Amino acid sequence: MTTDTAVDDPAGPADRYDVLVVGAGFAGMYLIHKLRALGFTVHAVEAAGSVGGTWYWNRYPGARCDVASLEYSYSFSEPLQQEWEWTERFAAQPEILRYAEHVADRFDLRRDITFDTRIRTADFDERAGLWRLRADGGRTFVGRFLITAVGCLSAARTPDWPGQRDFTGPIYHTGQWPHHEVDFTGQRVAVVGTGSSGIQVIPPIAEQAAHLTVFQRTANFSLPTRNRPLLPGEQADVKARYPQIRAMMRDNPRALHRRTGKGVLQVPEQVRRAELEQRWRDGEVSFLTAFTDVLTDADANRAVADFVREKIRATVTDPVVAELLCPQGHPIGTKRICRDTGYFETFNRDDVDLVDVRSEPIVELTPGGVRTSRREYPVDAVVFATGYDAMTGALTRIDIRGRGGRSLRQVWADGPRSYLGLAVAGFPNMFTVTGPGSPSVLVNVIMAIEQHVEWLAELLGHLRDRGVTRVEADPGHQDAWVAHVADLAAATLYPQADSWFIGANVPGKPRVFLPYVGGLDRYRRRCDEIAAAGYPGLRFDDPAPDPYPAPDPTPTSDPVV
Ligand code: N01
Repeated sequence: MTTDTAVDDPAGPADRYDVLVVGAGFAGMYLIHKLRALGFTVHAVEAAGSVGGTWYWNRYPGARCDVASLEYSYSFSEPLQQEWEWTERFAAQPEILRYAEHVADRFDLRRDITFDTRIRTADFDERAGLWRLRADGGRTFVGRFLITAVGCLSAARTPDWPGQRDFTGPIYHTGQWPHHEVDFTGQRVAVVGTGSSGIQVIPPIAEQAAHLTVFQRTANFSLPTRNRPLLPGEQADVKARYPQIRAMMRDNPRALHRRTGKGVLQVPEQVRRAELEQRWRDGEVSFLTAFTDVLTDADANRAVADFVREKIRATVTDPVVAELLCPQGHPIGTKRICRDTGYFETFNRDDVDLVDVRSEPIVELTPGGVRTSRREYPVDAVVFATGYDAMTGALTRIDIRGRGGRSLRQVWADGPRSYLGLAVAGFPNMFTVTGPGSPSVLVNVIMAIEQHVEWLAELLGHLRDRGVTRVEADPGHQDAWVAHVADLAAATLYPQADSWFIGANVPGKPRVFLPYVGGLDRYRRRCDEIAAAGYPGLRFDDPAPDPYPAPDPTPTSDPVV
C-alpha cells in the first residue's frame, strides 16, 4: 500500500504517506516503529522540538511519574527493556525524556518525524480517500490513514482572570514549562491548582522561593511516593523476570503488577488498616489497587478516604490548614489520586500560605499580585497548575473534518462518540490512540498505547491484505460502545466527582465520563475478539449513510487533489 511520496495540492506540494501520525510522544514513536516494520510509509508531525510528548512539555520542578519506572516503559522490545538502566524507583521527568530520546535514536525514528510543526487542520477528501493535514506555516501532509497520537493531557488550560496581561512578572503553566532554568530564589510565588502537577511542583518551589502562596480550589487525596534510588539487584531481578511481569501487567485492569483481589469491607478492620499502613509507608502502589471495591462501594471508599484524612491531620501542624487540606465532597480516587514528596509537610513552613479560593475567590491579577475577594497577595511570579482540556481538547483544537466536511468538534459537541475509543463514525481512515472511550488515563498509559498500536497495526495489515482502502466505524456499533462505556462508569463512584475525567474542569464541556473504566485487560480481550471475528463494528469500503444528519453550519475545505 505504499503511495507516492509527493502529490499536487492546491496549497502547494505535499508530502504523502500511507499513514500520517499527529504527535511523537510515546504513542507516535511506537506507531512509527511498528508500522514502518510492516512496510507502511509513515510520518509523524510533532509540535514540540523533540520526542517525548508529555515528558517533553512537563519540565516543571518535581515532575515525576507515579508508575514505577520498570513498569512505565515500553515492553515491545526485549533488548530495549534489558539495556535501559533506570536510576530511580519512580523516574523524574528528565530521565523519562532521556529514555524517550534513547528510543527515538535506537530505532532511528527521527527521520520520519517533522518537529516544531503544529497541525491546525485535517480534512478527509472523500473522492481521493485521503487525509490532508495542514500545519502552521502552510506545510501540507497527505496520507491514506490518519492516526492521532496527541496525548490525553496535552491541551493546557489557564484561567482568564482580568488583569492577566498587566501582571508584570512571569506566568508559567506546568504543562508548558520553559526549557531554560526557572530560578525562584528570593521571589514571592503564587501556585494556582492542587492537582497532580500542583502537588508535585509546590514542595520544590517552597524550598527555593522566599515565599509561596498556594491557591487551592479543591483539596486532593495524595499518597506519599517514597521515591528512592533503585536498590542494587532490584533492577536485575525485574529484568530477569520481565516476561512474567509484563504478562501479569497485561492481565491486570490497570496494567500494573500488584493487587490484593479483596474488598475493603471483606477484611477485618485490623487487616485493612495494616494493608493501608504498609502501602502508605512503602508507597507501593495506589490504594485504589489495594482493594477491589474502593471505586464501587461508598462505605469501602469512605474507610480508605478516612485513613488518608487521618494522615493529613497527623502531618499538618496547624489544625485549620490541615482541615482545608483534607479532601471532602468527592470519594477518594474519583478525581485522579495524586502522589507527592513532602506535599502536606510543606504547609508546616512559615514561608508557605494556603488560600482557599472557594471562600475567597480570585478576582483578578494586578500588576504585582493576585487579588482575591478579601485582599491582594503581592507576588513576583505565578504558576498555573490548572490542568487540561483532557482527552478531547487536543483533538478538537485541530479542525478535523470527515465525510461531508463534518467537523469533529461539532460531532462531539454533546460529548465524544467513538467506537472502542479508536474510530469515529463519519471519519473514515482515522484512528485515535488512547481516545475517549478507551482505558487510557485510568491505566499505565504506555501499556494502553502498546495495545492500541499493535491492534491498529494488525488492522492496517488486514486491510492491505484485502485491498481495502476505506475503513470507518459503524454508527450502530459506536452507539453501543458509547452506551457500554457510560454504563460501566455509572456503576462506579467516579461520576460523583467534578473531575476532568468527566469534563467538569472545562466550563461548558458536556458532562460525559471520558475513559473506559472496565480495565485494560478486559478491553484488550474485547479488542482481540473483535479482530478475530473480522472487525464487526468497522465498515470496509462500505460507508454508512451520513451518521450525523443535522447540517454542519461550518464551511468545508478544499479537496486534496
Ligand atoms: O491538572 P488537574 P494537573 N481557579 O486538572 C485547579 C496527570 N499528571 O495538571 O479541582 C482555581 O488535576 C483545579 O481545581 P478543581 C494526572 O493524570 C500525572 O494537576 O478543578 N483553581 C485543580 O486543583 C493528572 O490528573 C502526574 O477545583 C483552578 C488544579 O487546578 C493530570 O495529569 C503528574 C482553576 C488542576 O488539577 C492533570 O493534572 C502531573 C481556577 N480557575 C499530572 N482552574 C504524575 O504522574 C483549575 N484549578 C505524578
